[in-house]
Amino acid sequence: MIRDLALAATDIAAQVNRAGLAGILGEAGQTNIHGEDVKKLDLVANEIIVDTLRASGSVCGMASEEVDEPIPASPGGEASSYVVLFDPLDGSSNIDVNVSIGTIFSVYHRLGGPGQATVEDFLRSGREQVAAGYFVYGSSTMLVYTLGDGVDGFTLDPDSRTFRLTHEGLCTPERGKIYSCNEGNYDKWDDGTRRYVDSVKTGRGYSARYVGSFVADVHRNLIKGGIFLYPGTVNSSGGHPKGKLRLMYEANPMAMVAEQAGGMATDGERPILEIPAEDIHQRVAVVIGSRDDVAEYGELRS
Ligand code: P6P
Repeated sequence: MIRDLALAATDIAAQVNRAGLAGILGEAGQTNIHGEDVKKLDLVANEIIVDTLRASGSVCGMASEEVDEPIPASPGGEASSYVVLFDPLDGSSNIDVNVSIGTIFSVYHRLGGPGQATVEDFLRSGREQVAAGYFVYGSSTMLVYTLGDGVDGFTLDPDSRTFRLTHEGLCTPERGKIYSCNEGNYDKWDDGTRRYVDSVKTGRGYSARYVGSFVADVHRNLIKGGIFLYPGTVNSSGGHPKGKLRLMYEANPMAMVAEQAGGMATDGERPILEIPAEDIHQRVAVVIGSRDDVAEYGELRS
């Protein structure tokens, strides 16, 4: 299944790299020079992943950010033990300004026997993931994933269309010097978040780095060390903070990678991987990265 996802990502990377030609071939939502409708790239990416996984029969069900309901597997997939949830192209709003974007995936063993997956197969604790990872489409295309025993990174060789192991046993620094957040939301944050961000901005030698693409921001901090924060910005009525990012196919997989790399991921109060799944598309606040930075945020916020 990882191989199938890598095959799909290789095709997505090719499409992303052609995005700049959309103006010639037709912008998303317009027709190209042949009069054909040009689909938005995130829908194209979604189709590529769904078609690849259905053709291979490697999953018994899928859930995508782009599709409200779970997507049935092909008949050949009904014998598979795996379900996958994915964000086919996270950060797609950055495509037209050439900022790195990514695909995120989360894999579980199904709960029941053969046949099509049920919705219960998808509503799982992040701790139950058997695999998780992402592809980042940047200066190079990389695959970073974990099977629960450490993290490895692979870089796509575009000539041979193969992913080569380039970051074996990826570990993130215990503390970084980078903080990543959208400070335009400062006035919507809780006081604890403001206290933390004010602290890292004052005489501690931290740098602000934020490209507005979850995969790109988290990947940079995973390699260099640092903290990414997308705290709750909507006024959650007394409950846990609700942010912008999705639990099941954004926060959970990235949290598994971060923890497996020695880092940490919370919603400011609870480990991301222990947040109960109530809806496939539920949103959470996300604080993820170097262990000491995320722990310090939690202390200042409490
Ligand atoms: P904001 C991209 O639209 C995205 O979903 C994530 O990739 C990214 O981290 C976040 O939104 C950026 O949100 O509100 O800072 O533009």
